[in-house]
Amino acid sequence: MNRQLTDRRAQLTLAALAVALLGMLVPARHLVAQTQTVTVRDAWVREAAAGRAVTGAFMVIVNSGDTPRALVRGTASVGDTLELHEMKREDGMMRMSPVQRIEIPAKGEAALRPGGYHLMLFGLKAPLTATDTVRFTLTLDDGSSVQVAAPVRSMQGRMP
Ligand SMILES: [Cu+2]
Repeated sequence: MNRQLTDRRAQLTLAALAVALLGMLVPARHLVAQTQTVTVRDAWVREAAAGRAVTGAFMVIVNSGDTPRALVRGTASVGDTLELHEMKREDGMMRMSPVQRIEIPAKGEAALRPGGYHLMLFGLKAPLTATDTVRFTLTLDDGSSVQVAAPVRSMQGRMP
């Protein structure tokens, strides 16, 4: 009787260990993807001709969570500086200026579009053409980050 109980306990312990080990085998990246409440769609970067060191990036940032979030900074695979910008009409002229953060409402989205909020890339070392992809790491106000792969597209006649 005692022997049987001990065996049973040993079996349960082994089963618990197996479950724990299986849990460790699930890739961490998969777990992060499941809990991510902020995602990005329709991302693109304006093409930049040779000699042009600056361009803009656009996207829709979607917050499916119950907590408002904000984009506070980011990095890109091209260029040496990324700034958050806003373009506004002032005194009849379109002006753009850096902003500290771009708010993403709870259960809502922030649209980064030509003529409004956008990301500005500075210090491009090579031209960007329509076959290129730019990778971004966007950091939110809670310290989490979102990875974005954005195709390069042409956008003629419009700023930025
Ligand atoms: Cu700008």
